[in-house]
Amino acid sequence: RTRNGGLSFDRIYTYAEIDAFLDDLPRLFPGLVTLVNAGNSVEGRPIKYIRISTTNFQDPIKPVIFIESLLHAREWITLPITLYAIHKLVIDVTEQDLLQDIDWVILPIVNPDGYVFSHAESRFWRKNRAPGALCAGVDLNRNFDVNWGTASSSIACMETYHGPRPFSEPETSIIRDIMLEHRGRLQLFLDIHSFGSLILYGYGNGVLPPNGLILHTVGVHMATAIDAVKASWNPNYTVGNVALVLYEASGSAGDFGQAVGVPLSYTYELPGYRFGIGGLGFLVDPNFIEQAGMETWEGIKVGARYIRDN
Ligand code: ING
Ligand code: ZN
Repeated sequence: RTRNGGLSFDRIYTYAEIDAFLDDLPRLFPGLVTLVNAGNSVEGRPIKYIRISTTNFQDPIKPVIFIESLLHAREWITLPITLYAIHKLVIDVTEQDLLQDIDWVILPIVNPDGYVFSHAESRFWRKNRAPGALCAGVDLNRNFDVNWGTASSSIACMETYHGPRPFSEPETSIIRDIMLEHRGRLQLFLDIHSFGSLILYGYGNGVLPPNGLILHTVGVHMATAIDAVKASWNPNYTVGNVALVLYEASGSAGDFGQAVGVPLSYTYELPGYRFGIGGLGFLVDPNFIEQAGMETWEGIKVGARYIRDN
């Protein structure tokens, strides 16, 4: 890391490195960045996020954007997306308007236990590390209280196990609380996943939200901006309702955002990059980390300017 807090985008950082990076930011950028320790994961690791605001989050008419990554442990390429956004908002600022007009909440590691486990033990681990009699782990993207349990698994050993009850997990409760804290001002929520080159919106049962046409239109604008600068060997993005373009899924973070009134709530599925065949799409080629950050930032900017201007 550089003296100004900057990260390089040529490798994947560990939980400990990100924790230290987040701790440093308020010291390096006082009056712009504040760090919040939102609580602990199942195994007791702090889940930290930053707020970026030129007005200390005090301006009631400024829209808020909330971006999170690594809700699923194995989706390592998602981490550089939130780091790149932080980089472009506090270290290498080229979009001054987005800093002035918007308050940002950025949470790089939703699932620290799973992430650490995917480094130390099992590269393709998806869930958190909630202990279980037979199998560990709840799928955090099935644990939110929206149509909970209707399109997910009740079997603890399954990858889409929804947990014993809605919000049984501290990791999902933390995300819920952030959304509710900023209710009304929170205009754009982005839950960054991989892989598939998709921009998805709710609901996971195939029922479109009342603003479905706007969700689709803004999604297409975001996809077009990404496609314009994307790596040539990757496919174009597809935009659509999660159940229609992918599969039915209940209890997701994106659906919860939609249900509590965030007008634009999306799940990005980043490209699989060079290894996008089967499960290998979760592996990361270090040469594409910066490209992933750069191209996804183009999509984020489109969403940000839309909510700023409308
Ligand atoms: N895909 C998402 C998953 O949780 C998804 C797809 C998106 C489901 C939005 C529900 C809502 O299964 C990955 N790769 O995690
Ligand atoms: Zn995922």
